[in-house]
This record gives sequence, structure tokens and C-alpha cells, in this order.
Amino acid sequence: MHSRARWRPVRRRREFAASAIVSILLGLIACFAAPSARAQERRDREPNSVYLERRAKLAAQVDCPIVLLGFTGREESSQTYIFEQEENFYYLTGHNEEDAGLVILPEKSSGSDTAHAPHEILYLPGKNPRKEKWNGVRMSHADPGIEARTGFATVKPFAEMRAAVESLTKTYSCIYTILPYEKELGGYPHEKEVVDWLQQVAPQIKLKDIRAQITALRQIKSPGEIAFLQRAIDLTVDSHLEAMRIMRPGLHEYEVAAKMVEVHAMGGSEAEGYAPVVGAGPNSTTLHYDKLSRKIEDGDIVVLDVGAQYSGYSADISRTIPANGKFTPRQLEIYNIVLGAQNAALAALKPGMDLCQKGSKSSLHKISYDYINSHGKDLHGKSLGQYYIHGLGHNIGLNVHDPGEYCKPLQPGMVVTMEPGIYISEENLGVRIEDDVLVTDTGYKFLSESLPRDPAEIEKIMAQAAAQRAKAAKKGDD
Ligand SMILES: [Mn+2]
Repeated sequence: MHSRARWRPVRRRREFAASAIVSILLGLIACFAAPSARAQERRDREPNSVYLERRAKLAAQVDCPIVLLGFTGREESSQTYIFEQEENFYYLTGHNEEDAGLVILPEKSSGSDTAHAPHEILYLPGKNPRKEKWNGVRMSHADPGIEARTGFATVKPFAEMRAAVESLTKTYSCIYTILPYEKELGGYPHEKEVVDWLQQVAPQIKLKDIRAQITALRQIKSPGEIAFLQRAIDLTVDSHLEAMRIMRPGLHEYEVAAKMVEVHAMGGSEAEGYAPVVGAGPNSTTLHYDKLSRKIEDGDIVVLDVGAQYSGYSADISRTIPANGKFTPRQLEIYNIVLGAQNAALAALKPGMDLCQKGSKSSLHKISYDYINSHGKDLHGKSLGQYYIHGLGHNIGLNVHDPGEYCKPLQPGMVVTMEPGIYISEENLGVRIEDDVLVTDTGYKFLSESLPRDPAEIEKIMAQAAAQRAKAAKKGDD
């Protein structure tokens, strides 16, 4: 469950009246305001050869140049905004700084006049010492050794990109870029802006979509990506264990979330993979509950859907635990149905199966749904399938909801979540169990296996922590 907020509205600056006083004030503000957002400090990245190989794979699939732009760092006006690169751009370059551009020429393009032309170009901004005073050093096309650092044989000034794209229109009849994603209310602003820019620079050219080709690559994880994901998952296992230990009635949801975020950050996570969900009692039935304001009560069940990001890659793990350390019989009944559904899906998980919700024979979702719908009843004697209101899983990666095609067969190298859930509002009873798995040649590797799912084991961890708390409190009294 849960998605990172990806919609970043470009806010228009207000037009101010041009009075002298306002001008002076604006001048002063300009002197003190940081020129752009901070960039996210990622702990690690893959070797340049990995990004190079991805670009080469794309170049082999196209008959026209690919033109992509990274984020500008002006996607948001919020003071808390921290720059992180547009995911596809990052996937192909490993470059996490503002105002960069990328042109990849088709592999088979080289006519006589283009034979010696570079096959791919990274465009970087010029040196800006004034900006660097505020935000630190940024890479520039003029830096010595920039080719070796970026893994591009050709790095040019961003200012030249427009003319370069213009001149491509003399040789090619089309350009590939990422066309706006129609399903998302007409597309993300960045994608629309890039298309607008291309239509301005090269009005005659036919634009083609490269999204599907990049998505196909992104679905299969490299060893480096799997290592980053495992690191994010390990940190997330730690934070969920800590949440089990501190959980008790009287805490607020935000206190539990804060502790989990602390565990991630102290372990080297540069950001959360998504806004933490800690939903107690009635809030356990809201999938993306984000208020975190409830004081957790005795008898509440608590859904924790919290995941760390590490070096750009996000874990996505949920556990559901009893606030007071002991499931009620009804909570346990529903919990065990969700666990049974997850285990049924895991037992069938291997390449060739899929996450399709349409319910084909190869659908793991159908297996989990059938399990839920054939076990237990609601208060009215009805089957529980109607309370399983989301899909079984999704790809994870640079985005916690990484691109993927749910009705296509799973392949080795994909990393997906397995997360059945039951949400019965009438009973203030929501249960989700979510784990992350790597699809292998013969089945799967359980990447989050070290975090207990067995309810008795969860109760034991909570009881041990409660006993320790009581002991410490008694010591304090003496
Ligand atoms: Mn999820």
C-alpha cells in the first residue's frame, strides 16, 4: 500500500505591484533566499557501467533519438522540499542534481554524417559559485574529469541542449520522450512541461513514448538495486520491531511513526519511502491514513505501513499489532485469515504467475481473494472478500509503487509486495500484512522474512518489551 506523493504542483509566483518599496524588499529577500532546494543526499549509487548499459539497451530499441529532462529543483515552493531526481532520469544516469538533460541517439542511426557524433550526451548546468555558496557543490560540464564521474563520454552545457534538439530535427522525423501519463488527471506537470518544450523547440517533429521501454527495464532489478532494496528492507524490519517494542495504549500514532522514522534515519536511510501510516482502532481501516493524531487506546488494533528509502530505493512493509500486546479473539481470527491468504499467495509465487485483479488462472490476487472470501464472516454472516479492497501487490524500486504491469507474468528479478488486507469499518478492525519478495527462477526470495508475521511471535516480542518497561519503571520508583 501507500504511494509517495509524486504530484508536485508548480506554483505560480504572484505578480507584485512595481512600487519602489516592493522592489527594494524583493531585492533584500533575493539576497537571503536560497536559490533552490536542497538535493537529497543518497548514500550510494550503482557503478556508471550499469547506467550506461541501461541507456545502451534503450538505444538498441529505438529508431529516433530519446530526449529526457531531469527535474529542475523548482518543482515545489515549500521550504521543506528536498530535490530528488525524476525517477526515469535517475534510473538512466544515476545523476541526482537539478537542471540536467539527456539525449540518446538510436544505435542504428549512424549515417555518414553522424558516424563520429556522440551517441549520447549528458547536459549539465554551468558553474554557479553564488548558488554553491547556498547549496553546496554541483557537477558542471566544465568540471575536470566530468566524463569519468558521470560515465558519459560527452558532457555539454545545458544551455546548448535546445539548439542540439533543434538540429536533431534535420536528421530525424521523431523524438522519443516520456509522454504524460493519461491516467493521472492528464499527466504529471513535469511530463507535460517537457512535451510543451519539445513542441516549442521542434514543432514539426513526431513525439513518441519511451515509457513502456523504460518500464520494462525498471521492472527487472539489477544486483545493485536488489542490494539497495535489501538495505531499505532491513532498516524497515528494525523500525517495525521497535514499534512492536514501544507499542502501548496511551501513545499517539505520531509517536510510533516518529520512532520508526528515527530508526530509519539513524540507520542511514535518506528519506521515507512514503508518508508513514500508523492507524489505530477505526483508523486501521483507512488504507492511507495519514493524520497520525489518535491517542492509541486499549483494545485498538494498529496497522503500521511504514518503509524506509535507501539510496533511492523504497521498502514497503506493513504489520498489524494489538495496542495492548494481546490480540482479541476476533482480531486474531481476522489476522489469521489475512496471514493465510498471504501464505497461499506465497506458496504459488513463481515466474509466470501475475498480480492481475481480473482473476485469471495465473492470478496470485485471485488465490489470496479466494482464501479471504472462503474463510470467516462479517457481523452479518457475509463473506469477507468485499473487505479486501485493494490489489495483492505491486513492484517496488525507485518508487514505492514502481512501474509494472500487473496482468503480465512475473519474471525473475522483479521485486514485489505481497499484501492482502481486510478492512471492516463496522468493527474498527483493519488488518494488512505486507512483505517484499524477489521473484527468482524457481520461486521467490523472502526479503522481509526476518520480521515476524506469526501472531504468537508478535505477542511474545511485545510481552518481553512490556516486562522490561515494567522493570525499568520499578527501578525508577526505588
Ligand atoms: Mn504496498
